[in-house]
Amino acid sequence: MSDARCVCALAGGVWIAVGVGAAGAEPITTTFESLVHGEIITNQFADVGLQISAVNFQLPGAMPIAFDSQMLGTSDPDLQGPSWATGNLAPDTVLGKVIIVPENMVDADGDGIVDDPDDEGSRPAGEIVLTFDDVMTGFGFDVLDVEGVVQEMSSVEFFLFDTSVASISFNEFTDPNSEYYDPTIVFGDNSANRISPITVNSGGPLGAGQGSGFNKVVLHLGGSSAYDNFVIIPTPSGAAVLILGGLGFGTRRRR
Ligand SMILES: [Ca+2]
Ligand SMILES: [Ca+2]
Ligand SMILES: [Ca+2]
Ligand SMILES: [Ca+2]
Repeated sequence: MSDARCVCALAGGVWIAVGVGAAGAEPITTTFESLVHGEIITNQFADVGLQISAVNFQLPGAMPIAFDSQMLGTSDPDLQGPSWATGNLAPDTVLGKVIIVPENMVDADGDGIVDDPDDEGSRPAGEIVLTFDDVMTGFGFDVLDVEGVVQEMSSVEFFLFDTSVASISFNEFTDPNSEYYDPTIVFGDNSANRISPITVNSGGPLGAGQGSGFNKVVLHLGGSSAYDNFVIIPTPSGAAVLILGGLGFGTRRRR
């Protein structure tokens, strides 16, 4: 991906910031390009301190899998690009491999790859859960095929040591009265949108940028959708030490 704010190197399908700047605060972008269509995500991203798991409310034991948005003739044409129908990445952003909560984990040929990747379309569908080795301060992502009626039930929730510190409904991205409003975001069938990194300041006693952040993100999937290009912004190293030193934090009320 191109990101003017990030000087990055590609290693194992993961973009790693190599630019100069505040130590420990360079964004990490995960593109999923190292995966193949149907590949099950286990610990492929441990090298950047990221674990990804999934919940499918209809399919106990489901795990997140890769979906190749460049492939034709899949079981879900709504996830096929790059001629996206709408959204701020339409009409021609190549996203390549993205990740989904699958509606099946069938691997009949036993090669360890799900044979026919298709995202869960139930409403709600499930969750994608990201856990980080370190405390992070910002998170952005690309999202595909969220439709209007479904977006009302989708949200991104941030946790710091299992305490929920922020939850943002996807509705807020298209609500002019929300602080998260982005007029370029348009949801709909076969849509592709980039959600700019959201900075989470949990409002601790140390003030903005200190004693804040999260080490888990839960994407609550209201229905059919796929995700790509997770942008993770680490905590400046000094602040992380303070958090891990046990100084308190509080939940910020946004409204
Ligand atoms: Ca990708
Ligand atoms: Ca297989
Ligand atoms: Ca589907
Ligand atoms: Ca759709």
